[in-house]
Amino acid sequence: MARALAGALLVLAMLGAVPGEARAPGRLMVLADEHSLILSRQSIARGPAVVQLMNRGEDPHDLKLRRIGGSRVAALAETRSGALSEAEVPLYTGRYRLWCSLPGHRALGMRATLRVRRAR
Ligand SMILES: [Cu+2]
Repeated sequence: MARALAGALLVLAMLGAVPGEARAPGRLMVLADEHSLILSRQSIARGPAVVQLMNRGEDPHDLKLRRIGGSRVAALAETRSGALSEAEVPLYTGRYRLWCSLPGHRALGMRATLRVRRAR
């Protein structure tokens, strides 16, 4: 599993590689429970980022990300209690809203804001 994941990330890194611009993707961990989202960081550099959703709660949770003013929604699948989901998400400069899309969860507090910086 870990090896397959590392292989997949390597392929993604190679596909996204630009000569002279080799760079590891940023990383963001999101801890979910009833009913909050806690981000491992409040800001991150623009570019591809590995986003992980760790469900520390008892109910399933998912994660959506959308840049304020944008229309594209990145999604991490519904994740069961105790499980970890991961996706590589392209992040553009600006502010992103993050939330859980299960019924009622956003209104109960499962929302957060992430700033994406221009600088590296
Ligand atoms: Cu939720």
